[in-house]
Amino acid sequence: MVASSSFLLFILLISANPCVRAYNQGGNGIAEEFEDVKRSDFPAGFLFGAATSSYQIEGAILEDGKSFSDWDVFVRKIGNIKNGDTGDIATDHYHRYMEDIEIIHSLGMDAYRFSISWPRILPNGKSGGVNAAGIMFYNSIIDNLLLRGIQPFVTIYHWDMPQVLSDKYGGWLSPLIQDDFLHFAETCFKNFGDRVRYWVTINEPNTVAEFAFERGVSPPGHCSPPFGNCSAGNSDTEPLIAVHNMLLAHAKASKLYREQFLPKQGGVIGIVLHSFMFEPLTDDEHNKEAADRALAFNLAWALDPLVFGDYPPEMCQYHGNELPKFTSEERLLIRDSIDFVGLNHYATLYAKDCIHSSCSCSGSACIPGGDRAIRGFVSTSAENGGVLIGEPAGMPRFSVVPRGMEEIVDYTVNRYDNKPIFITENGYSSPLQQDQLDDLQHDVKRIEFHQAYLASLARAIRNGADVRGYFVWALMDNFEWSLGYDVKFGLYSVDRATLNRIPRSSAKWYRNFLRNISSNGMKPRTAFSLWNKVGRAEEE
Ligand code: GBH
Repeated sequence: MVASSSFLLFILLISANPCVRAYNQGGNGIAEEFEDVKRSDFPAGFLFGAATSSYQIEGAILEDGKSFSDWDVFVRKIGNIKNGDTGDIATDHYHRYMEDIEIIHSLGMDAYRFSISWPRILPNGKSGGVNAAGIMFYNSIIDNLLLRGIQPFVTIYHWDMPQVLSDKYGGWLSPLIQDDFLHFAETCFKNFGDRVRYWVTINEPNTVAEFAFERGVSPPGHCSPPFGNCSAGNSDTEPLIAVHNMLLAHAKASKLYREQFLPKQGGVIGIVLHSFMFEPLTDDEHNKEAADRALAFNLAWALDPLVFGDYPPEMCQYHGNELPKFTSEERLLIRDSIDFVGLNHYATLYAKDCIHSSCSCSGSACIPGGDRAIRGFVSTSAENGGVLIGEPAGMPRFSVVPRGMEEIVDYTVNRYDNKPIFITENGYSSPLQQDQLDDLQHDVKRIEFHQAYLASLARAIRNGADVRGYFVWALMDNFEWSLGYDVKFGLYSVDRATLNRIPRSSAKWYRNFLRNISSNGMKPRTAFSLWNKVGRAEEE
């Protein structure tokens, strides 16, 4: 009793929203869903790994011929990034990649997901030459991974594009970007495709749309009210245009790969989407429909076109002429243009209908615009009547709801006829308030998070889902976009002063998990003290 009330107090203290008193404990707590999960619960050949992205880790902003990315420019405007942080140095991966590959190897991972910095290999886009130093850098990463038996899982575009393309024609807002992206992808296939078996064209088109063109928190920082006050943009239409261009860019790259590279190189090509799982705020039919709509307006927005050839019926129903149209030729091009779906899944939100009832928005936890078509007339929230849907994490609204993993996979399986799935990101951000080094390093919550989400994923697989791999976000703490370095997702922490990588308890847990040592229902504290007996993982 004493323990549980002090726990409530703890939640009260760490909660981002002062009004939120507790989180729903009806089976939603991380510990409640604690379940033994072993590597052997996953199919043979299943790839376990960790993920990063170029801008978030590389640094070396203008080294060896790299040009400015749009992020390099965006972070320099005061107020865009928390604490004025930048990726100028990031984790200095550009100079420390060998050490990072050793870390990946020491944990026993099968694969490593990373992305290619567009301005590092094509500083001027398609109208300029290929930067040999950039190619050498990624060649060395790929070769050194393979030497250690680690599969490179390569994202071509993870949000950093040459600033010149943004200046020239507005980046994703112009159809001209499609051929620039195609050239970028071709450069990657040509230079790396002899050794890369897994390609992702674009990381989270839906998030790019939301961040860059709806809320204005990513470059080029476009938005309009009620979503925000930016100097340019239209939050109701630009996200649709940007995604349209991303889908066509993807499809052109995928066609080129399949026609010209696949026969020799024999890899697979897919795309990555971010999706929350959504649960109806109440049992009301309208809220149930809202939860379905939210999935359609987030996930199916890109996946329906790439699998079936057109936007989801739900979007066609609620959008007017602002929803771009595919020509019949384009429909043929985009249809069936992915071999797998990459899902980045972290959290579950409540969905509330905004068609039949009003969605006035107040309070810091509220995201404006639920009453707009671009959001599917759905207002989403991590709480209901002051009770959080799951335990809070460091990212705002990233409530921990392990069952959401099984649910989002089931949704994808059902809607897309069991297309192969990779969980390309899943991870836990320590709440900012857990700022004592001790809590951050002995990250029991992160271990519980991965165990619970993996157990949930294993249930989906047992029920027939064709899931092929799982990547922890992230290998190490990194530049968390507009939140800077305050939000930490890493299995390894990175000391901001020395840039030393230090294994967290979760890194050691992952290593043991990958060696198929069962966690055997041990309480995490016990698991942790056992680790101490064995000793820390190699201190780099
Ligand atoms: C991934 O994006 C990225 O691929 C990766 O680079 C990033 O570091 C990682 O996740 C962790 O953030 O409706 O206000 O709740 C996830 C991006 C951020 C998209 C939160 C949805 C929800 C905003 N997600 N966002 S809100």
